Amino acid sequence: MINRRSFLMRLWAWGGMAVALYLGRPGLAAAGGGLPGSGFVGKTRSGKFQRFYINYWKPMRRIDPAAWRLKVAGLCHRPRSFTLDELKALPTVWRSSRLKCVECWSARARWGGFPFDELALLAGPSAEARAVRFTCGDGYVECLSLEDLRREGVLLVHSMDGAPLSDEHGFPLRIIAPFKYGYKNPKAIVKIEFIAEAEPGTWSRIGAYSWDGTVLPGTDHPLEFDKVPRRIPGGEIVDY
Ligand SMILES: Nc1nc2c(c(=O)[nH]1)N[C@H]1C(S)=C(S)[C@@H](COP(=O)(O)O)O[C@H]1N2
Ligand SMILES: [Mo]
Repeated sequence: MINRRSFLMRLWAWGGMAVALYLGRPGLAAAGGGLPGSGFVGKTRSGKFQRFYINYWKPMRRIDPAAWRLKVAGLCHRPRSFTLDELKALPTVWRSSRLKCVECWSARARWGGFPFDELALLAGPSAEARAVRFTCGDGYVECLSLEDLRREGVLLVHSMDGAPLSDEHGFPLRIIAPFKYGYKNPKAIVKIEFIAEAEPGTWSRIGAYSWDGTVLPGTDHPLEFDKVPRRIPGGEIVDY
């Protein structure tokens, strides 16, 4: 038997939950994601973020730099955590490269960061380690082989065009691997694990995207050139 008072209490509780669920809706949070100063960051295609399209598969609470740690674990001799200051103290390399999304667009920037081996030397991967699994603040997961991570042009990036990486572009740390589609360039990394074999990442598990993600020959629509189509030969885009 439900008396009137407990009925009202339940109604109140359910109402509160409905409001909480509504406010937590991805669409709503994503709409707020592009607003500077909001607590969340999400998929954005407006304002200054027309220069690049911003992709986050789920809206993500903005990362607090003081609380953030990069956890390095898995098949390595010296698992440990790094603060952002510790990572920024590594010698910074600047490189201009084009980020090419599998959804046809691309854009170029000067990325600042350090080669993967700077970190690998500190962590000491075991002999069985062949790949790395990156886990991101929005739950996104992506893998790259150690061989790919050691290729020329790959950086663990903390800066962009002379400024710290924005939340939108993956603060505090992301990968830029210019010969791979954007989905192999994880942003807002929170954990790096050395693993024996590469695994499919978030997008290749959901859809038809390849595990490997190498940029294929085809057509590109660069955002800085009004998306006027250009033929690309495959691999890193170096001509524009
Ligand atoms: N954490 C995280 N990283 C991510 C994604 C994502 O959804 N979450 N999307 C990827 C995809 S599909 C692309 S094209 C690039 C886009 O980078 P940008 O948002 O800096 O333009 O981020 C990649 N890295
Ligand atoms: Mo993408």
